[in-house]
Amino acid sequence: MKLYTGDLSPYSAKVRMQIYAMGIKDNFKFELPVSFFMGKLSEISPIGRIPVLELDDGTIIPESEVIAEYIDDIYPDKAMIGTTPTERAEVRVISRIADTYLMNNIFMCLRQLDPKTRVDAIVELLMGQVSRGMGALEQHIGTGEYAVGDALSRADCTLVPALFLCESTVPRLGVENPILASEKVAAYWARIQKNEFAAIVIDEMRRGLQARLDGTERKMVEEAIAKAKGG
Ligand SMILES: N[C@@H](CCC(=O)N[C@@H](CS)C(=O)NCC(=O)O)C(=O)O
Repeated sequence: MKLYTGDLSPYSAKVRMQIYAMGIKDNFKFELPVSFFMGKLSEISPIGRIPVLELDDGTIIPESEVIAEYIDDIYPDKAMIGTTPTERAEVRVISRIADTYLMNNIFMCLRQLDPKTRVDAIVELLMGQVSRGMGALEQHIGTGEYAVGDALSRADCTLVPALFLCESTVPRLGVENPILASEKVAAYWARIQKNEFAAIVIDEMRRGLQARLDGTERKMVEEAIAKAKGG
């Protein structure tokens, strides 16, 4: 199987963390086609966003949550969704909070990073939603080593990239990192970064952020596009 994925993409990082934690990395080839940078990923997957899973028969599965469910379905003995119906519901709720209320809103706000072109009303609207989502997470998150119960689950796989994204970008929007005001979330974030699989994706996301900030990513993309155009 092929996973179209990028270092910095939090939605991709969520699926990669699941793959690492399930010990099934050898069954996947990770790549990022140049069409993504040319705005043409929709030629491969109509939604045009990563991650995308391409099965060996060519079937295309978009959307991180759907890919995560699919991977659990094909490796049921390693599934990371919890054991009881209640635990599974808790994992899904936390993954949904991280995805829908945190990642989506922060992601939409990334275009406001430049103070010169920033529209304060957009930042206020989206960061208000993030703060509300963080408040909900504070109520739902567990106080043990993991987000739910006593094992690493897909709740952790979604939360780790979401909290990394939050910590590394929200202060750059002129807004205080909302993790700091959420006691249980802050304690969880400090703990989970020591988990070996969380540490791998955090390193990958840091590498991606560094490449974005120091211009390495842009250079690599320009070269890949020139090569694709035969230049
Ligand atoms: N709901 C999607 C969101 C995926 C998403 O927005 N991915 C970003 C990268 S992190 C992307 O591909 N953006 C390209 C674009 O917006 O054109 C999921 O869960 O997979």
